[in-house]
Amino acid sequence: MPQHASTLTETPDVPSRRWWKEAVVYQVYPRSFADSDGDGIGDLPGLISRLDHITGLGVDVIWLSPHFDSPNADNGYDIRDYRKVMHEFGTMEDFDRLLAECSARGLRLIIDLVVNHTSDEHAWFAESRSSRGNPKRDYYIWRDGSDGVPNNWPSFFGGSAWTKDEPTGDYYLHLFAAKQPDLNWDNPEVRAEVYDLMRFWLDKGVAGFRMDVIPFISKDPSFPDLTAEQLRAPQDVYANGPRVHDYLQEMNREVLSRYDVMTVGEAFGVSDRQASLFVAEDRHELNMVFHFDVVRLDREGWRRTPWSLPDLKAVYTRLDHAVGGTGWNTVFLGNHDTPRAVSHFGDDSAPCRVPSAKALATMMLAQRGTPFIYQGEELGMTNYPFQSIDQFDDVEVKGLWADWVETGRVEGEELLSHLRHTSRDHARTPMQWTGGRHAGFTTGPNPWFAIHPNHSEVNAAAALVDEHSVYRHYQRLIALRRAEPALVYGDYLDLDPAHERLFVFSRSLGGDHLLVVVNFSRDPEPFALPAGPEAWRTLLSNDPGRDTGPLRGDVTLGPWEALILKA
Ligand code: ISL
Repeated sequence: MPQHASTLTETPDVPSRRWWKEAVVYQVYPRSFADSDGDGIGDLPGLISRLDHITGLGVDVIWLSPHFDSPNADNGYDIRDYRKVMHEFGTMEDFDRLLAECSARGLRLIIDLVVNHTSDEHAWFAESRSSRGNPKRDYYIWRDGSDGVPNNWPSFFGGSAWTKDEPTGDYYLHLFAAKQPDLNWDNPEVRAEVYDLMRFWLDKGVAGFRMDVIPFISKDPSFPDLTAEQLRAPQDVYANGPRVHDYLQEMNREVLSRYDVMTVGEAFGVSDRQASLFVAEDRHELNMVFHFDVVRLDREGWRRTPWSLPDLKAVYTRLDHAVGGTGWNTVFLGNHDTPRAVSHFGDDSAPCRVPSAKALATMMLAQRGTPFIYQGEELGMTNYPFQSIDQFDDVEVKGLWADWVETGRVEGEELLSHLRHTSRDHARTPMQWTGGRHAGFTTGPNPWFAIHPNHSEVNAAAALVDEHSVYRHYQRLIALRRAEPALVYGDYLDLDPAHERLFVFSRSLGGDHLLVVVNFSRDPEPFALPAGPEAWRTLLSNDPGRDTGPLRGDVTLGPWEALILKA
């Protein structure tokens, strides 16, 4: 029985209304959200105790990063039992209580579907690796080991994507860590197992899935070597296997079409032109995908490269054209795999942190597409001041260090100089609830990961009592999206793509015309309001000092000021 029947009506301006198009989503990385039992690790009861913080923003959906039983080789993205809650996070009763508490607050809960691979401690893999002839051998991807490594595919976490396994001497494929063997989706028994576990959680009442690297599930069975060019971005090859769309359309037929659900695929390696193949409504695959061209705008592999505002604006326009007509986009500036948004795209120095975090929020929540807010973004949490390699936790960092520094290819300090800006660990430091001990994340002596020293002033308690906090600005933006359908369904147009400091775009729906102007600079910036209306009304500014009277002619935006105006 679907948890939430969709009873929206269509209008001529909005031919295809869906609840997940109108939703705002908040991502929780449970390990780092809130610890209830003092073991230093976040858990489900801790999340339940903080639901009012999330609902206070006005969001509609929580995306819960993996909560399943796992040995945590990749912090839960290596699942050992799909029908069991990780013991550090609590019990299945805690999960059921979380669902009930979300529903009581009008919140939907989507969970993380990690089915490109399992943990090597999953019972399926234990059986598969035991011998060449067992019934589960073809649950995974094995190749004869007698001729050495099957091909030159790299793992994202360092080294080859193949590991030789002693019991049979064969190699198995793992696009990520060796403890994350890839499932063989060409095996119909594997697909049936996945559909069955999806039904298990949907029948409990979850409202859908975020699907981990789902474009990777189909592999070219000839396993050709990658060229030197392809090795620069192997994800572009891994995401283009021959049967990925067949499998997603089968998943939709067998499972998704039978529930009122929201699905979002993590489309690492999918180009903007390919995105619509996953999300066009008439293809019956997924509702949305996470696209990486924004969050990896300044990345070449592990290296950080310069980016410009015109580059960023061009991506948004390309993505809007790519799926605007047939499908639907997501909009996000951060998640558990990215640096903190305000450090990445804003300015986390003291005077600019709050205004720039609010400016980025304005830009994101006024774009066309479903917005995803990552835990801590609503507080303007910043990157962590990592100094040495032993402060990092991430399996990806350890793999890079082994691949590049221990082999002598680069100096440690060079890799660290990039990781201090790009590492996934920046997003995994615990939530900062208070300015007190361990930022109120845990009552225990040892939080699992370092607490940012700036929690003394960057924390939820302080935000709630400050009318001009980042949190309050997210609240106002989300309320405005509810009040202004043009911010959800309106046409999107970049009005000044070349401007180096201003991001100026319009959202138009029927007779409603909104103008969004964001100053991506710490200096004041003059701006000539478009002619046309008698005057522009200020719906929202991130500058407490802005006079909200009618605006016309030339205005000057303050440092990191962001305005939403209405004709
Ligand atoms: O750093 C990355 C790749 O070099 C990330 O982009 C990330 O690994 C990639 O987007 C896939 O991410 C997902 O799958 C991984 C897991 O580590 C990530 O946390 C998850 O979001 C393997 O499950």
